[in-house]
Amino acid sequence: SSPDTEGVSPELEKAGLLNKTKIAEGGRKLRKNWNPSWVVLVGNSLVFFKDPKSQNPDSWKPGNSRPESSVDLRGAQLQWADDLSSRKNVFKLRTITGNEFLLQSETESLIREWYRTIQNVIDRLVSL
Ligand code: I3P
Repeated sequence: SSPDTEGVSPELEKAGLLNKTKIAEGGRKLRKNWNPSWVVLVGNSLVFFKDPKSQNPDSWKPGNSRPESSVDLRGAQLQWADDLSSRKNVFKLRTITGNEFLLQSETESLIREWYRTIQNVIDRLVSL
């Protein structure tokens, strides 16, 4: 975990602000709607918050604020997806249930770090 989130919880891997759009639900294509999202990687899940007031590392704790949605990373797939957007630094997350999200940051190092950390969680879940 990064220094600013260390000590919050052994389960909390990472938290930060990314741009997000859902592009498919159960395999059915959706119209893009990019929005900033506070993204929290905790345990086996990627949790999304849209409330700007919830943008702190304690957000994910039960009862602190209500997530917009949550994604189970077991069996999920990541791929770089600069071909799916006019934006740069974009990757696609596909869940086992066929939901697809694009996540993006203007900062290349930041999006690379997210990709690496989420992929590590996915890989860890395969071997459980
Ligand atoms: C979409 C909007 C998205 C854009 C998308 C457009 O138009 O401009 O930002 O995705 O491109 O269709 P609308 O607002 O009318 O729905 P990117 O920003 O990721 O390029 P796309 O259709 O090529 O995915």
